Amino acid sequence: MRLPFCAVACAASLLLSTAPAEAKELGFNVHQSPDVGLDATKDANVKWVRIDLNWFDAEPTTQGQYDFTRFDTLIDNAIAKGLNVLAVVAYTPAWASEGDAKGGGTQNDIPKTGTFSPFVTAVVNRYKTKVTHYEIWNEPNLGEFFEGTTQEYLDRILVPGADAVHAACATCKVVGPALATVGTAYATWLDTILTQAAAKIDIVSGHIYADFPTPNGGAGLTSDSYFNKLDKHRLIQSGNITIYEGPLSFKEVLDKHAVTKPFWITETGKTAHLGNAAEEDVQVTYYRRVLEEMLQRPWWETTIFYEAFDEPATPQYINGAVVHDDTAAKKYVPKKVHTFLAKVASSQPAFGGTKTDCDDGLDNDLDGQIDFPSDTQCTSAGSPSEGLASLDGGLPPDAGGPSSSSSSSSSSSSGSSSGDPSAPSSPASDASDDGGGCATSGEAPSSGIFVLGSALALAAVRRRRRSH
Ligand SMILES: [Ca+2]
Ligand SMILES: [Ca+2]
Ligand SMILES: [Ca+2]
Repeated sequence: MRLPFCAVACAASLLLSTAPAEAKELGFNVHQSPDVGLDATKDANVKWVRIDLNWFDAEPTTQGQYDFTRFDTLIDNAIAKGLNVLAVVAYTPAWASEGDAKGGGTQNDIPKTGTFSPFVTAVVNRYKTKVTHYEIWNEPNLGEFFEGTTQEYLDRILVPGADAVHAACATCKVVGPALATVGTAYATWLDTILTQAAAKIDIVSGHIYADFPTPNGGAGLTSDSYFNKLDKHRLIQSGNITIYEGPLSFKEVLDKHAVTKPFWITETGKTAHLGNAAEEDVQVTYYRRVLEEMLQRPWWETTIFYEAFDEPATPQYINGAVVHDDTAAKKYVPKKVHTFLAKVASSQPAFGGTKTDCDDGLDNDLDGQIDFPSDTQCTSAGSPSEGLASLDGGLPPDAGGPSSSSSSSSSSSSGSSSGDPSAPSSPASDASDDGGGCATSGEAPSSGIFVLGSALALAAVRRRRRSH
């Protein structure tokens, strides 16, 4: 939506659009793939891979006896391709478990006091010349990935893990807490974590799979939207009566604590079956919206999409940007989104590209028109700007855009506000809150990596959740 005559909003937009282009970075979750995941990432012209440096794989049976074989290969291959690695250190081996109190195997168990820190020290000492960023666990606010409380995450995992990273490598970055925006507890998790341990975290991370608002409603009115989880929580009022108020967004909690550290989305994405044109188009649009909104927010520094590739043998894994296929020239078949991301990342200057706003595949000013000649403010493909973005992104005023006001809808959210991440998701909810979570050691059969029996339960969790 263009606002040709305005004052405050345009002035604010002008400040955004005239600020120096800020380096933002992109990447993919690749789990433990030493080949197709890395190739798909490099070919998309993005720089980061988020890997599962599973504790139960690296220190499987006995404290102090490490097996880094698969990680040596994975990390060396990533570095050889010029990729940066974000290593997720997570998931308890049986020997370190306090007990499997709530099921799901030992990986989600609370580790015994003093067990996690030496593991992190060993990891960082081994890889600090190659890996500078370590994410401390994955989605600890979901029972599938951590059985404990926020306090137990802080005491047993985050604080000792962060201290171990910094002690072994003063310049390395602690990323976390990688909260899932499922249910409503993530805001209180982040609030407690920042109250006690903001100083331990260098980069705040989170995961969002919610949908973007559309002109016809939906997310932001009947469920929490991407924006509601990112930077403006959902508030539904009728007159002066509050009918629904969702949990605070990530940015609102950061602001409450005056935390100005960089913010990374380390999982976001959309499912699509290869060859289903409609689904692939939806996936492209989702990536495009993420990228466009990221460009509007200086504090949102990096996005690591979920995920690089699907395995054809597990058709419920459909978040990938490509599908692994050993008969293809590149050993994968790209979905539309892979081609799209490669275009954007090689074009948009803020992502390191060499073209212009008028030739980057994005609707930079959020007016519904993309690039030359569709956006008539572009006089050629080489024009530097599509014009100024309005702060509400052209969304309906109550849909949860960055500057929108509270909603007057009487609808309430479905599924996502149950607070119980294990509860079956309503099909109508699109399960968009969070399709992710990454934890298996058997994610990359292409590499010949064997599936540990101990990983099967967690893999099943992922399959179930991702098949919503
Ligand atoms: Ca357990
Ligand atoms: Ca553009
Ligand atoms: Ca435009």
